[in-house]
Amino acid sequence: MAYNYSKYLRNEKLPHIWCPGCTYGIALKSMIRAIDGLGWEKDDIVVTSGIGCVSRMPGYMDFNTLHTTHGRSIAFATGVKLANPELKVIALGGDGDMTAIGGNHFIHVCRRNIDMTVFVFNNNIYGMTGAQYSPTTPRGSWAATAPYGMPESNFDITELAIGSGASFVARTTSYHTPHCEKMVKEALQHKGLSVVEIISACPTGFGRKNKFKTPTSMLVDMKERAVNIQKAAKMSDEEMEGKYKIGVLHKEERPEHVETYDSVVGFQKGV
Ligand SMILES: Cc1ncc(C[n+]2csc(CCOP(=O)(O)OP(=O)(O)O)c2C)c(N)n1
Ligand code: SF4
Repeated sequence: MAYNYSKYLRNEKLPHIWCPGCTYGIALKSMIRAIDGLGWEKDDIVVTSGIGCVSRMPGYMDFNTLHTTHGRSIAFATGVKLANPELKVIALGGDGDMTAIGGNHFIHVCRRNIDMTVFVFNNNIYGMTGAQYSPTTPRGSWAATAPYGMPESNFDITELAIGSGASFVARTTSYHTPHCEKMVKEALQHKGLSVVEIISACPTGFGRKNKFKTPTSMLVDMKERAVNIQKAAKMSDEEMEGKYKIGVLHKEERPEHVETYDSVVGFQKGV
């Protein structure tokens, strides 16, 4: 039987405005399946976004949602969580939103270890504004603002999150849908700051500039380059050249920000 996605969607907002071949819809389905699997009440969930193609997502998701300004998804999510720690808070955004204009919010939410989940949809480009390069555009790739090839090194979002103190960090792709659902589910259940990088395809922006002839070829690229962490552990650096790991890359227990904050404030008030 077909899965009932419409329970979690604002069906009156559909059809969506993403380009044909964009993988954001595929990732959205994995997220919905994960949330449904957890059995959470829709009213207990808050989803925030900044600006960008993926930031349209909360417009389609039938939860409490906030579509905010570019790069400010995490800032609004932090306010929501501090105001009502009972809520399950999800901040989402693109690689540009999260690691360029919102980069400061990203590293500091990791450092604080606030109990929320951040989904970074990494399509290696600014999709919405016409394929300008972002901090994750790989060196040598083409972008509207890199007509001779990207001259800079790119961030590894997962390494950035781990280095900044996130207590759960995972990577998945829009091609590996059951894996994506699993990573989303594990991240949502984690106490503390969880980050999931979801490798995504923007055929209109990155694909066209970088000679991916069809949207399907971008999915094939994900299939061929993604290596599960168990398999990657047995591979040499040469074998991993040009490939990336998917799975839970880091997990630890650390004091959570809202609880720490409450105990400090309570102490100062003498309660
Ligand atoms: C303050 C501000 N600066 C710039 C913009 C223009 N802008 C809108 S979306 C965007 C980048 C989107 O890229 P990304 O976050 O990677 O998301 P995608 O569109 O690829 O999903 C930019 C620069 C803006 N809306 N506000
Ligand atoms: S421009 Fe790219 S990211 Fe935006 S909807 Fe189109 S394919 Fe998706």
